[in-house]
Amino acid sequence: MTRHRAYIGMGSNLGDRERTLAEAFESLAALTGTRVAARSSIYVTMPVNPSGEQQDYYNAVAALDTALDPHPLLDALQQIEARAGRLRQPGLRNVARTLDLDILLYDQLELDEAGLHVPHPRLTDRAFALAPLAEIAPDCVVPGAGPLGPLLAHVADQRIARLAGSSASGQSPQLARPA
Ligand code: A4P
Ligand code: MG
Repeated sequence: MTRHRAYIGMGSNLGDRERTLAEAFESLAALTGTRVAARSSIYVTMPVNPSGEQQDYYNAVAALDTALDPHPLLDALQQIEARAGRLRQPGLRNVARTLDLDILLYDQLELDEAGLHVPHPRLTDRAFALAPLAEIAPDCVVPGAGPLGPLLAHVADQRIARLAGSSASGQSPQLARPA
């Protein structure tokens, strides 16, 4: 079975955010032909371009080893979002949501279709996605944009903080050293 490495950006800013993300990690692990190879810490982040007043997001990234192709993976992510009570409001962007699951990277694939863009088109603008990604995949390269170091430097002014008591797991051993 062909295995692919996908990185999933996870966000929640409605309801019990920590519990929602914990359950989302479990749901990802339960997907067909999929295992969660690593999970980042949870980060508390200020809403970027919110529509209206919103509380802070909890954001994280999961590394998946998966046999699912990109479209079935996106379908599965949207089913997990729906089970977490995600309501879509057609035409409205960046509204508060119980759970948002985005495909940030899928191997070194570059895909530009109406319903699916990979890498995620706004990944490189966002510390809330880049920082947790760098925590579990420091050496990864974003197709078309390059390694994470310079990308992170570019978003260093965005305020994010690791949630107290939250830690990454499953990362490569070289990450065990202090940052
Ligand atoms: N879609 C296309 N490419 C992808 C992809 N790589 N992964 C399509 C997932 N979905 C992808 O997404 C709209 C459509 O994007 C989907 O139907 C899918 O076919 P959505 O999840 O329904 O709506 P959305 O999340 O409001 O839109 P979008 O474009 O995903 O928003 P963003 O860019 O994800 O921004 N601030 C903080 N601090 N933390 C956050 O997590 N998130 C957002 C949402 C804004 N501000 C934030 C955060
Ligand atoms: Mg989304």
